Amino acid sequence: MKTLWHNCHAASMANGTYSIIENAAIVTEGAHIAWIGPHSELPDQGDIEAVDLNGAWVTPGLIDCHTHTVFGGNRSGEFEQRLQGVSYAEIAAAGGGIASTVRATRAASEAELFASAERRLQQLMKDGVTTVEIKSGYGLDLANERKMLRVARQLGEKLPVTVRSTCLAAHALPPEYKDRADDYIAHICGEMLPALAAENLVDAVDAFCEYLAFSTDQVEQVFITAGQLGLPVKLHAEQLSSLHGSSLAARYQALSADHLEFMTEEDAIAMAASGTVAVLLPGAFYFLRETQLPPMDALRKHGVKIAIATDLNPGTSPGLSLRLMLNMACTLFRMTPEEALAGATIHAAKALGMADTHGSLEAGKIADFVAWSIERPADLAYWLGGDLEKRVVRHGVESTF
Ligand code: DI6
Ligand code: FE
Repeated sequence: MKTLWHNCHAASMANGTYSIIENAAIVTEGAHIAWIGPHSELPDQGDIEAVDLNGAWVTPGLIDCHTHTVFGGNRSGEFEQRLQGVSYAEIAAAGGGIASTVRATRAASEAELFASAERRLQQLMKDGVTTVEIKSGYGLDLANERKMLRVARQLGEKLPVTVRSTCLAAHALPPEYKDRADDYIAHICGEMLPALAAENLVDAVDAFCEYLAFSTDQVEQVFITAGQLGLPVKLHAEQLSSLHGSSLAARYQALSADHLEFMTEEDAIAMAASGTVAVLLPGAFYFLRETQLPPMDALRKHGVKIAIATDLNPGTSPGLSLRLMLNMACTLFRMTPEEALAGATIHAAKALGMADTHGSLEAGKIADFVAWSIERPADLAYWLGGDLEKRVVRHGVESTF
């Protein structure tokens, strides 16, 4: 079935720029874009269904390429404590922090995790998100990581959104492995990853490379296992200190290295050479009141592709709006609205290994797009959240939710 979407302008985001088409027309055929261009050049389509978009701006569906949407409980109590002067380290020493989310996630049933994650995912979708990555990493044992990844899969089956699930078993040390990080890594590589991959629950493998999490040597073990299982890798790197995890990620052709405030120019050169996307997470930077900015000049100079994501998680970025993150990327990191939008579309697709099919409006790609009632594309990075008027099309079909 073919449909003509017309009376619109498009920011197609091909090549990572707005690539504006004024007075555009888009023809979808089934789930794909069959044709896009200026309406005046539209080849004769015969008698097809036409949808008038009333002068809207059409962009690719937004892609949130780094989230921890599935978790039990939340940590607003810790937020209150921190604002009263209790430090993150003190909270962690008292059993809070990631450990408290691990307890709540382990205690929750699959149905409970689904219900709370569905509410958060619906918030992201209200913002025009049509593809989202969801990480595990609050289960930290086989049964509970499996539970989280199953919930991620179910979200993709039940909601009109494409979900990529990432195994982040190497997020933190579970209490059973206290002071035995190498043993936990061996367990991840020997038991957890092979089992979860065999159950087809894993699209990519991630780890948290940080002095308070896992070392580059430990992360490398995880990457080697992922390679043996045929799974691509990603890495939380250089968020709080410089361990050159991003260079390690580049050596393993990682899809992305994420956070990166403390990365060096050498890391940027390595990432550029391997095509590893830099995923910047301004929500975590803001929420932790960080001051070290990611090295924007080095990333730009060496041509590293930059994506922007919410990092939606209960501890460091309870961010429910990807558009708000675009604004923060501009105000905090000095990105342009055009760079920010590329970061939530085509470069985010690349960070998920999906750039051949998603992230820009081009013939042959999946027909995931949003028709926004806005004046110009920069509006998407301009408004601080809010529910902008829009129509969302996924796989060629208008979503209502
Ligand atoms: N980096 C982060 O900012 C989050 N995880 C990570 O690897 C923190 C997650 C949490 O505090 O729950
Ligand atoms: Fe994260």
